[in-house]
Amino acid sequence: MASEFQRKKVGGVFRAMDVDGDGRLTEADFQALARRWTAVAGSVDPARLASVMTGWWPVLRSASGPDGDDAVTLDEVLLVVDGLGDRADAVSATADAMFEAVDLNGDGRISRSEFGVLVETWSGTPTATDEIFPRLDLDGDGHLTRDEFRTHWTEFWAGDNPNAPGTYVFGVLVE
Ligand SMILES: [Ca+2]
Ligand SMILES: [Ca+2]
Ligand SMILES: [Ca+2]
Repeated sequence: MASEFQRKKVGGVFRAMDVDGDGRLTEADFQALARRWTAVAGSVDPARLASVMTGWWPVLRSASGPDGDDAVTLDEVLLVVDGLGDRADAVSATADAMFEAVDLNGDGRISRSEFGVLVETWSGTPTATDEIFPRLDLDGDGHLTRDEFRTHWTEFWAGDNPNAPGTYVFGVLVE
C-alpha cells in the first residue's frame, strides 16, 4: 500500500500532469505536456523531447486496469508506484530519459536554470526554485549530475522518506 505521504507527493505531480483537470491521465494530457516542453525546448530537437514525454504514456496506460478505459487515475498510478521497489532498472531508465529532456543545452548536467524550466514546465506556472535547487545539488558544485538526478528521481517515485531531497525533484509539491 502506498503511504499517506506517497499519496500526497505523487498526487501533486498527478495534478500537474492532468493538464485538462478531469482527474484522469489520458493520452491527451501527455500530448499537452509534450507541447509545453517543445515551447521551452530552445535548441533541443522538439521531436526528441516530444518522444520522451509521450514515451511515458504507454507505461502508465498499462496500469489503467482491466476496465480498459485508457485513462489512469491516481489510485492506479499509486499501484504502479507500489511495485517500483522491484523495478529499479525501469525507474533508472525513465530518470535518464528525463535527464536528457531537462539538459536543454546538452552539456551533460542540469543547471539551476534548466531545473527551473523543468519545474515550470511540469507545473505549468512560474515557480520559485531557489531554495530547492541547493538541496538537490548534493555536492554543491552548482549543477545536478546524471547520478544526482537519478538518485532524486528514484527517491521521488520509489521512496517514502519525507526528508529526502528527492521529494522536491518536481519543486515544492508536498505541504
Ligand atoms: Ca486528464
Ligand atoms: Ca545542461
Ligand atoms: Ca552537483
